[in-house]
Amino acid sequence: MSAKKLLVDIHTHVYLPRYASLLRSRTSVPRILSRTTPSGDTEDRLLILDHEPSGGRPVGPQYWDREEKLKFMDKHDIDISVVSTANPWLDFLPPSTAHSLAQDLNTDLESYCSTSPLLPSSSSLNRLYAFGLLPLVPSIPIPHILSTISQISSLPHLKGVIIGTRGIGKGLDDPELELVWEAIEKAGLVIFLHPHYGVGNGEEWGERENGHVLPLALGFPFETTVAITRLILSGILDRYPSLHILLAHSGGTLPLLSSRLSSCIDHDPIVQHCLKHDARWYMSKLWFDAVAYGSEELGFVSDVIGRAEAFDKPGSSASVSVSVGGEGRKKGSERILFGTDHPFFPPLNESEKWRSVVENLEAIDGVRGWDQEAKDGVRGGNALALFGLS
Ligand code: 5CU
Repeated sequence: MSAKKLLVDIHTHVYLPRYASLLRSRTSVPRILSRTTPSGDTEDRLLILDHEPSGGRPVGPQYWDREEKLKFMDKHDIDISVVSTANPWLDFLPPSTAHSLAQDLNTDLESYCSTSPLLPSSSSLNRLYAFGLLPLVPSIPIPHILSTISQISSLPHLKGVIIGTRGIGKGLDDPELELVWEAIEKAGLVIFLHPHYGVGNGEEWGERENGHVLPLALGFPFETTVAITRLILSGILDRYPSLHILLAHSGGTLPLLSSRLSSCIDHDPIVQHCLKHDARWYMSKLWFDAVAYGSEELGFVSDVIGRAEAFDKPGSSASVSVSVGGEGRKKGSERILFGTDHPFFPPLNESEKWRSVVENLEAIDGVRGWDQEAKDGVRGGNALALFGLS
């Protein structure tokens, strides 16, 4: 089997048993709550978001049991998954607990992956790899983060780190994090930037009951957009050009707003000369998951990435266009990677393939201007390259 044809899921979550036990032991969000159903059974409910509908939502072995992950992968013909702990990671813990739990969970993740089946077509690739966890919480001593980066880079199945948007409390442009970026770059770990909090204080969603839709569909991607924009504006990608940052949910709204961002920078006397490149150029330095559910959206993201290198100077006014089906779109596809968001968004009928997965696969298949090579790349080849899995 050609490596390019593998289907690799890079956005797929777990709460390993150690983490699930912690959630069970808690009396405030985030937590797992056991309750008795009207028929007398006991069921677990997950409460992780601030505005979670009361009672939370069902949570079960698909979050912590490796067999369930593998069954899900088999059902959807996924060859390899790069799993990550789901939000809110260690954000809510005091520094010493966050530090020791990060280390323990990283060891757990390594064993979860290293003892997973080998790919039938390979004598060396397992079916599971992972992003490790960093103890990114307020007041943590930076050396504790650095030692965890060293730990992760010593664990062969951990290929990166998943991080939220708050850093150690002040966001990702916090100068305190400078050594952290340096160490991650040096270790060659991929950073998976993922939201949890949404934006604002929730009032913007109004009083009408819309379930989870507004915070998840809009709040999550807006949060990622703000976080990566702050990181770009702080010059981190200029100082650490080999950082590999993968953005959840196709980069939120950043691709759509990158030209507006560029124009705002050009017209702002404080920021105008801060960056080495036009804001649009940085799109060519990032990676984007393909959890967008639509072909047109994926095509657009690849257009934005594909034209980015033409904007190589700050204030560049070059008018660069990428025609649908043009080489730029195909080039942009090289930074887009398939993901499922499993075990979130389960179908109502358990025996079916998951609609959320099928939609994302169909979206990849339907992008105009991506030839088979580009689609195979997004389905798996780009992930194998990014994570060095060959
Ligand atoms: O449905 C949700 O709340 C989530 C979540 O919390 N994290 C995620 O990655 N996807 C969906």
